[in-house]
Amino acid sequence: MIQSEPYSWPFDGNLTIQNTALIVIDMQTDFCGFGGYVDKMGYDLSLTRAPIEPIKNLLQVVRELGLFVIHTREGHRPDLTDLPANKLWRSKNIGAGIGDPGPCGRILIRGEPGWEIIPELAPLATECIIDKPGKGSFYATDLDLILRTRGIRNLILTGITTDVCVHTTMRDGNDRGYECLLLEDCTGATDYGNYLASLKMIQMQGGVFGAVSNSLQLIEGLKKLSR
Ligand code: C5J
Repeated sequence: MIQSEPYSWPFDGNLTIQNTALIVIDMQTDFCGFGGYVDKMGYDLSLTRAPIEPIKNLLQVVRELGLFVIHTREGHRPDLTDLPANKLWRSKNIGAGIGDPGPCGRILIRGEPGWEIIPELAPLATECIIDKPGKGSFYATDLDLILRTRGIRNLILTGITTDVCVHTTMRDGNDRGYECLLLEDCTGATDYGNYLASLKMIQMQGGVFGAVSNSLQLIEGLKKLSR
């Protein structure tokens, strides 16, 4: 079991290396790199860069333990055929139009430098990558199929941003019956208040979307499992 709030995770103690996956959400230059989408919108990059080191350390441990690792990337087709008009309009409205040229190539477009996962957290060739057009990792992707095929029922969530793509994925995963854990040091939002509120929301109603822990407690628990 992993020490977490508001309950020890997972709820029923059914935790094995085989039935658990780590998801690293959208650690792309567009969300935490200089000249990317979040930078262009004018938000404080130190908030979305804060989880880089903790995720890097965690990846090293879980790779040694053999945990299934999934990375996600938010992005759109170069011809923008998968980009809803309202998402495009809102991005232009804030001065960072999706598909517009920027210092890291076209903003949030698949294949562009800004869309790539940052080198510090680069996926291994054997790890799974999910490309998603939306905020949630399940919408318009084969994530659910992949998890069910491997017999995964516990999801450990990390990445950015806590209040948008991470929360959407956690809520959707929870509705689908996955037992979810968010690691507070391995996530960040573009607004610190939103980050704190996102952690608090999860813990309402006895853990309405799952539980919250940190990477040190997770590592301690996972190492006990493998002994
Ligand atoms: C956002 C994300 N914030 N990865 N995307 O637009 O959370």
